[in-house]
Amino acid sequence: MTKQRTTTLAHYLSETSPTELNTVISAITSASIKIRALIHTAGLTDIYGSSQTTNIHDEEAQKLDLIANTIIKETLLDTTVVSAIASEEEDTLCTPSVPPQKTRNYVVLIDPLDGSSNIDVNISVGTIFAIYDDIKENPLSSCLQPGRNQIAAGYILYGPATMLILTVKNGVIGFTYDPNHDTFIVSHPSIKIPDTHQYYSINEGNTYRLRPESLNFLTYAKSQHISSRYVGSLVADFHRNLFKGGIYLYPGLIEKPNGKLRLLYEGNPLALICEQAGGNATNGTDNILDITPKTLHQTTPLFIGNTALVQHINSRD
Ligand code: AHM
Ligand code: MG
Repeated sequence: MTKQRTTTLAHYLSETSPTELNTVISAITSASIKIRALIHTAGLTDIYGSSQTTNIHDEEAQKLDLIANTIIKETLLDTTVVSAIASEEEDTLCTPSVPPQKTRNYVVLIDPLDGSSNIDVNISVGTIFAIYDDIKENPLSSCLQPGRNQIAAGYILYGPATMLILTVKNGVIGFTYDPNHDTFIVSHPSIKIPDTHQYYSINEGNTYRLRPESLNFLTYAKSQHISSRYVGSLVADFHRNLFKGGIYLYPGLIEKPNGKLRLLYEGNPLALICEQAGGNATNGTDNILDITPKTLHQTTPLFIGNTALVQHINSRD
């Protein structure tokens, strides 16, 4: 008979994190359980498809993007320990009507539903989050700290199983949602990115828009017979490479030198997870975690995964 794993997220957090941080992470995961339920029945309801609005990135927002954003935002604002939320789907910061009174507060940066192009076709999508201390100057400056200042980061992957991958800066731990007990259970106690170069993940449709250093990397990957895998949901591609070994690339393009992905909502949290798992992330010249953001929605080229492969990108610059 197989042994059932039993350490819950609540138990893990009670042993590793201050109460206020525990509150924030628990709020995000309880919101994710609601989002998971909506995704699972989306084909039966009227929540697939475009919302007919565009976000600040001029991308068409899907209905589920906006629903997920509202669920997480409202859950976090209810915690009384979050002083601001920055979201890929919001032009400006969201702040609670009553500022939190506790001595230790946080700002939370979220991509509520990553992988928009896959939402309607039942392919894995995810929620990505980064948590920083509120440094008290003003909420915006708390959100514009370098990624290295994150105190916790994670993502929830809505795949065949729903998983939470979390770091509170003492390694990376994986949880699997148990629908029978309505809770996340530790399933992967210590995640390390394998030192094998199994996969590279890039939108190869952009090949003729790539700059020379990225093209050189593609040639190298092919010369090494590294397999190509691309879902088109960053969380899903990153997750596979985290477990199997590999690199995800969304480079700058000739006409879009800063690429597509958002530094604050996508690059930084995944870079922290990757580094805590023994990997690395760069924009081509600088470690993603060392970049001081200038604006909430800035984009960055992103090369993330196995350290040796990421260094190969750097060495080509
Ligand atoms: P999103 O957060 O709006 O879904 O946008 C980011 C997504 C990533 O999940 C994915 O890796 C990338 O955009 C795919 O872009 P492309 O279709 O250009 O390959
Ligand atoms: Mg995204």
